[in-house]
Amino acid sequence: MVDGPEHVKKLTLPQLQQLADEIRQDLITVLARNGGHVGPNLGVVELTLALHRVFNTPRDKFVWDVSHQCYVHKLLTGRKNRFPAIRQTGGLNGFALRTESEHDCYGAGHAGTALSAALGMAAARDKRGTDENIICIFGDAALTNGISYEALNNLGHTTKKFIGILNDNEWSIAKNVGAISNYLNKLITNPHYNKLSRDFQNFLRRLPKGELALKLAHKAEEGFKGAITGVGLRQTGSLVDADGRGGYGSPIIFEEMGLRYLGPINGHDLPLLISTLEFAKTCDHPIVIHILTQKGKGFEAAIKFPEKFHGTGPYDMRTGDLLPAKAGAPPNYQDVMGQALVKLCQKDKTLVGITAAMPSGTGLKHLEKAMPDRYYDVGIAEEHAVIFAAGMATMGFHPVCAIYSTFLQRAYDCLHHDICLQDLPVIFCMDRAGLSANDGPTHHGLFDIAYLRCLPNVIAMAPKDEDELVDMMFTATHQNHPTFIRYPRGAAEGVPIKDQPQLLEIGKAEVIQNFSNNGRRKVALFGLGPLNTLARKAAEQLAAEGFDCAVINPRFTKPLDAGTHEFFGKAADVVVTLEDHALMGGYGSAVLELFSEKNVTTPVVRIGWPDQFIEHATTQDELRRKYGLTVENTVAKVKAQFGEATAKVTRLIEVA
Ligand SMILES: Cc1ncc(C[n+]2csc(CCOP(=O)(O)OP(=O)(O)O)c2C)c(N)n1
Repeated sequence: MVDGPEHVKKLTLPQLQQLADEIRQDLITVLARNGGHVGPNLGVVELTLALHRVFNTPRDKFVWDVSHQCYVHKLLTGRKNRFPAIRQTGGLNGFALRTESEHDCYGAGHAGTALSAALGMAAARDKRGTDENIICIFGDAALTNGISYEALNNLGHTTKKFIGILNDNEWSIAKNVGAISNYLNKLITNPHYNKLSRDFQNFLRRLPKGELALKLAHKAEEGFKGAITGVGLRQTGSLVDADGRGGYGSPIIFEEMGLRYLGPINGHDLPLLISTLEFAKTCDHPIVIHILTQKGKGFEAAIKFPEKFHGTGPYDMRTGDLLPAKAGAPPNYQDVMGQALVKLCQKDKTLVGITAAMPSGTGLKHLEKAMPDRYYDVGIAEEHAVIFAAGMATMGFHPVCAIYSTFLQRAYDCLHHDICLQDLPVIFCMDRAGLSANDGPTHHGLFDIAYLRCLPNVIAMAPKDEDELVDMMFTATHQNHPTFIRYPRGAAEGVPIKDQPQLLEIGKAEVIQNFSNNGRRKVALFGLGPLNTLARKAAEQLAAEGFDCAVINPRFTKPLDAGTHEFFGKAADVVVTLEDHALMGGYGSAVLELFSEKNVTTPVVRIGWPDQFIEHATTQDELRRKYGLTVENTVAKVKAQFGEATAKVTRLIEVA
């Protein structure tokens, strides 16, 4: 068993190859149970082995873009025993985490950060005069992201020692898009296939048995050429097809950025990878090695369905079938959103859908399929997506940007400067607003109410169920201002969706249950979005314990329904706000601000997420239990408040 990276260095080549097979088996078996990033990790088994063969972490640094593909690295760096619980409560995180291991030098989860971070490390190394190697591993889709180019622009004049590995498998989560994807395709279909460069050949010659190594490398190269044309790692095509104008790609982009380009090479050829990395280690200028890999390699289902197996829930490891949803299970929010958008687009010609590389995750694939001419995938480029939407909105369109709450953080300045300041009617469907339990802190969407409610012109809503989500989308299409709808990951509530959505009054809450005025102590529960269910359950429990409860669905976090909040705030003995969001700056904070303005002095219990990054876990419910987003905790806190409130009232009476 390989326990740490030092063992990888002791294995013979056949043993390494056997280890690659075992790792693949491990990945397929564990992820069938836990879910996770199957395809990306199966694609980098040989690369990761070669990296650990040639370099020495933690001294040398591996910086993974997104880092969803670092499971193999985890397996090789002393975490094999904990691997069976990856993405589970108390188990390994599914991304690189600095607190998890000294071998994880940089944490990530959002795309496009690796080149900048690695360049920063290289600059720091140069400054302190040490000589560790910094290796940045980034996918072809990282090159759809603006930050990557900002780093490349600085690279050549910042350091002379930098190793970039472009892991090109043609896929983002869905098929990679845009000019850069075509460019990479041209590079590798160039018939003047980048022969091993002269200095690399000389390097190989100098190795023990160097001539043999050189021959093998040439052979591998030839074999690989056959592989890409024969097996179809790449679709080939005629030379004219290469760029549509009769030209071929050349690595000029990288060269002009000051990076020596090497490749493309077969990313599954261990000996070639090892020699290439050994060579890169000797280079006294920045280098990028372009490797071609196959997403899902070694698992038929993952090769056949790369998008599904990019990141998946549990599956049957024999067939690759996802475990069936329980009969009668409610639909997922993202599907409700995607299907509703298709219907809205059919009636309103100004509507278009925009995704930043997440057609399946956001449900926009429904629009892509039904109305491809109304659908834009702009790559992993949230800032561009938002400003692109702003541009369309100035021309009379009503763009719908479907972006996860956590990824929209990337585009905050664009929301401020391009959307809100210009008061443009762009609709934001913010998926994964709330927890993304197995993914953890990089993916939880717990901050959007806070980051939006301070911006003027914003209309921000949160539906309590899928029917209200459709009402909110419909309502948003009638607004001339930026609108934001936040809803959680996964299964909705299972309520029927009306045929004709309802136009909601902006800034108006829904009173679900009023006080009965039965003389009992009054509790007003304001349950936002999915936590309205929790509010209703807590109200039932409190009623059973002798309280008179009102339940309100706030619907809007901005504009807040001042009248309804003030009315219930003044009528109640205790107010409770419940939100699937950070308490700091969230909906409950907004209520407190309003109460302060309106002189409402009723005590407020706020239920939500504390001021810390929330870890990953097997289920959302486990985290909710741990952090007190439960009926029991709500009831207990209300009762505790009543103790205080009663005491206060008693004191007042005494004074009187
Ligand atoms: C800012 C941001 N937007 C979207 C995502 C969702 N996402 C995770 S991985 C991925 C595609 C990565 O593709 P690539 O870098 O080529 O790696 P591969 O999985 O193909 O190996 C996307 C879009 C993200 N992690 N971060």
